[in-house]
Order: sequence, then structure tokens, then C-alpha cells
Amino acid sequence: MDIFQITAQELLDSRGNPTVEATVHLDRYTRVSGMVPSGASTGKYEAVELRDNEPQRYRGKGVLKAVRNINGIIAPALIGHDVTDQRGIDQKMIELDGTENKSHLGANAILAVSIACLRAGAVARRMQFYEYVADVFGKPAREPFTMPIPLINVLNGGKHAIGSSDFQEYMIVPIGAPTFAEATRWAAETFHELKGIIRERGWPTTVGDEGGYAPPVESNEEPLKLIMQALERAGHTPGEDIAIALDPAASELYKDGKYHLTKEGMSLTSAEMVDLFVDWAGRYPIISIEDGLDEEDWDGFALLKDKTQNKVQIVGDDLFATNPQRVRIGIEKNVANCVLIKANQIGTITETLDTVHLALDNGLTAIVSHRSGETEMPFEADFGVGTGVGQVKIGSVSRSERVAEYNELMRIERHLGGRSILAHFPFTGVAKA
Ligand code: 2PG
Ligand code: MG
Repeated sequence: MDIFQITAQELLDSRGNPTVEATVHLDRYTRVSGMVPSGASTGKYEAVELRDNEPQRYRGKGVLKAVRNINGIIAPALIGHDVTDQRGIDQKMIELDGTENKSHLGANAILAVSIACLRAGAVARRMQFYEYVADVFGKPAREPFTMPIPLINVLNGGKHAIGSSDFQEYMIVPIGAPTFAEATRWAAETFHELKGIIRERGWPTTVGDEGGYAPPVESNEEPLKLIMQALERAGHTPGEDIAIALDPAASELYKDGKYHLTKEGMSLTSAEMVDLFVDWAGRYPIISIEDGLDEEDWDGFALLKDKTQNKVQIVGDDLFATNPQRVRIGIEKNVANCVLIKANQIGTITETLDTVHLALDNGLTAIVSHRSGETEMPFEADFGVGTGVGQVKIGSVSRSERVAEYNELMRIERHLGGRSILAHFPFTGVAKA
């Protein structure tokens, strides 16, 4: 089916900042949209999110230029193109843009169209969205489908919740759950126990950008203690039923060669940061650490991977920026065993899927991830099932833009009936539970 028309407009994301929506019209009655998310702790190697920089509109964050680029440049070039030719569509946009980092048309303009085409392709082929993603990914006959294990954010800090921990994300991972729906239930119950514990301390139970609580903890280790207590109250065995994952987003803490932890009033060297994580991994059931070091600190990453003996998933987010060139360097230098996958870091669906292939083909794991500024359209749910990577990072079990992903995954699991299995988490962690 050919693209009949493409239109675009400026809408809002979950933080109340403008974002781009592109709509692909297959005929006069069938229209399918794609919206792009937006990060706060963005890596410097990410593709460029085009903002208007007109201070009088949305404090400079307007996206009317990106919208105009879709309506005036991308749409005329793609009308009449087969909507199921995802690679051809993305290639055309990359050529129209002509830059390395998509700064000409904007990665937000390009990705909005890329996502809308992916969704429209599923409609044109009369397939479930996750099935179509699997098809485009190059593995059509994927039954049984692998449901991803979610990494569920329960405590927010860093740039996502000012006043809470320096580290950005404390997550729980229901590695022992039999199904995705059960994993979600375990997480929600633990999340509510955590609320009770925070309330008992006399702290506010407000949540951060990704829906995790954002209490004014006294140290960066304290959230781990709170989570252990919540797990106990919820009746789950730490490290067996539910483990812990971290995303310190350390690039945000790194300045002048040191990592600055305001809660502890300390500045740590790279080796000292590694020692901190190794110490924690020996005392808590931590199975995954994302961006534990700065995006340029390849040696620090390598040391952390080495010192956690490949028992902990070492995830590159800002480090890799979903960019195949960066992932290749990472493989060569042996610095991580997992790639975080965010479509808007690279800017097209095709390149995102190519990065997933690159990771998996080289024995790395991959996590399909949301951004801190999200849209109400669940995308990572189907993308996670379709690629079959086995892990999704989609925020907390609160705030509708996050819950929409959990709900969509539970719908998919139900729709698949017995034709799905929950992924097995491939790392055990260092600590004994
Ligand atoms: C991250 C993400 C998502 P942001 O660092 O992993 O949790 O945050 O979208 O702000 O980069
Ligand atoms: Mg991250």
C-alpha cells in the first residue's frame, strides 16, 4: 500500500514539552500516527532533536521547524512510496537530511515519520503491530514470542527528580515471575509497599518524571535499603523473585575528571566509582548497572565489567547512544555486555533495528527503552515483543504514559495466549540473596 499523504503537528509530551507527531494517511479514511519521546539526561552522541529556540514560545522548546520539515520536505518525497518498505523510507529521509547526526531535518521529524510508517505498515499488512515489527526485524516466524522482562523504575533521582538521589534510576526486575502479567503485579505491589515506607519516614510520596517515588534520601545507597524493605513487606525474596537494576546516568555527575555525589558530599575517581558499585553488587541483589560511568569513560566501563565478573549486566546508554559505530567500539574494547535501545538516539527505525542486530549478533543483550519525556502511545511494548530482545525499560507502574506500556504488554500476552514465554534474565548478580 502506498503512502497517500503525510501530515505533522506539534503536541505535548509527558513533561508538558512540545513534541512531534507525524501522521501517515494510507487513503482518505485510514490514518496512523507516530509520536517521538524526548530525553532529559541526553548523551552527547545522540542524533539532534530539532528545537525552534524561540524563547517566546514554549521557552525555546517548540518544534514547529521539525513539523515544517515533515510537511514541506519529507512528505513530498515519500508520497506514493510503498509504506511497507521501511528501509527504503528511512534511507530516503537519511539522504534528504544529509548530515551525520540528523541536524538538518531533525531526528524528531525523521523518527516521527519513521514510527508512523512502521505503524501504518502493520495496518497495510493487516498484522498485529508486534508481529509486523518482528517481520521488519527479519524474523517473521517467531512463535513462541518472547515477552520481555520489565526493568521497573521505583525510585527517581538525578535529572528526573530534583531533590532526590544523585543517581537517576533505581529499578526492580521480577526475574522469578512466571508471566509478564505476574511480573507487573509483583512490581505494583512492591511499589505500593515502598510508598508506605516512604510515608512512614515522613517524606513526600511525590513521583518523578518516570513515575518512581522521589523522596529526599540522605545517601545514594539509601534507596537500595528502602527497596529491600519493600520487597520484604511484599513477600518477595530479593535476588530470587525480584532483583535490582540501576541507572546512575553517571555522565550527568561527571565534571573535571570526577564523579560528584552531592548526597555524600564526595567526588570520586572512575576507579572509586567502580569500587562503589562492586561493593553494592556484593551486598545487594544488583543484576544490571546502566551508565555507571561517564559516556567517555570506556576504561571505567571495562573495569566495572571485569570486576563484576560478567555476572552483572553492564549497560551502555549514553555510552552507545544506539549508534552502531559506538557499539562496535564497545565490542572491541569489551566494555559492556548490553546495549540500551532508544530509537530517538539514532533517529530511524531501520538504524535502531540494525543496532539491535549488531548487539545480538555479537553476544550482547539489548533492552528496549523509553525516554523520560514520553508520549501516550505505547511503542516500546510492541517493539520489545517484536524484536524479542527479552528486556524492556518502560518506567514505573504509575503515570499513564508509563502504565500504557505495561497494559499494552499485558494485552499482547493475553492475545498470544499460550504462544508466548517470559524471557529468562541472563545475569545472576554477584551477591547471594
Ligand atoms: C535513561 C533515560 C530513560 P532520559 O537515561 O535511560 O530512563 O532517561 O530519557 O532522560 O535520557
Ligand atoms: Mg540511561
